Amino acid sequence: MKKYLIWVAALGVLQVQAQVQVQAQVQVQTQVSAQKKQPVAIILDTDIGPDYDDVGAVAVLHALADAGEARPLAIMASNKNELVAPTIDVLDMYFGRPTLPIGAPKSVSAPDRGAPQKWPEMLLKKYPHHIHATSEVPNAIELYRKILAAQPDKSVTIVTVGFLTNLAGLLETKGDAYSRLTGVELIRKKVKQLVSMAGAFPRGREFNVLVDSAASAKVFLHWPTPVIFSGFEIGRQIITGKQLTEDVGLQSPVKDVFALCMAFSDEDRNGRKSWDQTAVLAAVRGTSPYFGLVRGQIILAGGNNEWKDDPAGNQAYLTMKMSPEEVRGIIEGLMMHTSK
Ligand SMILES: [Ca+2]
Repeated sequence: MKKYLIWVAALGVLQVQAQVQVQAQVQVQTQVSAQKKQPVAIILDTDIGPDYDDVGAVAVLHALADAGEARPLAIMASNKNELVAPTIDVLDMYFGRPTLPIGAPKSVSAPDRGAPQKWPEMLLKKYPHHIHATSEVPNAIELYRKILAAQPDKSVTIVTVGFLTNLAGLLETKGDAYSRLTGVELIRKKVKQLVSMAGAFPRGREFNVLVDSAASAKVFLHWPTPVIFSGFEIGRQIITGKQLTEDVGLQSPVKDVFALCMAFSDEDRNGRKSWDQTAVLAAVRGTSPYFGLVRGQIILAGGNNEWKDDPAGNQAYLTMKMSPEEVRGIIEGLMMHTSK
């Protein structure tokens, strides 16, 4: 009996050892897959100017790039205001990426919007930059084609946090020196997904959709890859800037912009709504654990949008899953990243 008990006890030890080994193997496999995770190739398309959450979004992208999670391919302006490309250049230079390509719209009808608080003017006075006017940079549509043609298939995530002007133009392109594919074919071949801060869900009227509503309708009806929307109601719950501006030791153009603009408006006294940063976060890290998804199809009418639920839909809008305060902490931490 005693011998039997010893045998049973020994068997128990062996089982525990086996479990420990399995757990260790799982841990090693998890570490290996985490190490192997490739940075997400990103093109950010921004209207940077009329609102300053775009500055936060550019900072989040550079912070995630420095962490090895993102590989920025270009930053496009969807706003042809002459201070836009120099503003992007200030941020790219500050974060140590002075050669990151910048494109801008060239059409006569492209939006031209400045910043009421004149924060771009402040940045350009204070920080180094080598681009002095948006009209100096290449046509965004051609730059999209050049970059996409050179990337592996289904590898590029495009994030728009401004107007859909450039993407509507890209959809309409024909074959050129970079690729014989049409715009639609090139996007289908090279782009993994589009993440857009656009719309309000399940229905509403939102600035990025409204400003170039013809472009918005074209893109969201004809875009040939999955689309994720971060709607107006997501970013409005996540208020960033207080922690950033109250960090006495921190010096950065991002802090300077938020400090100037938060003092400019009573509404922003405790921070700005983080619409654009949410789109970059979801594009690089994925939606989980921050957000849930409702699948379906956006329906546009002028600057308004509605939504049709469809569990098999190729489009989805974000819902809050983590608390807004937790997401704020993550986004604001990334916005406080400084140049290396
Ligand atoms: Ca924006």
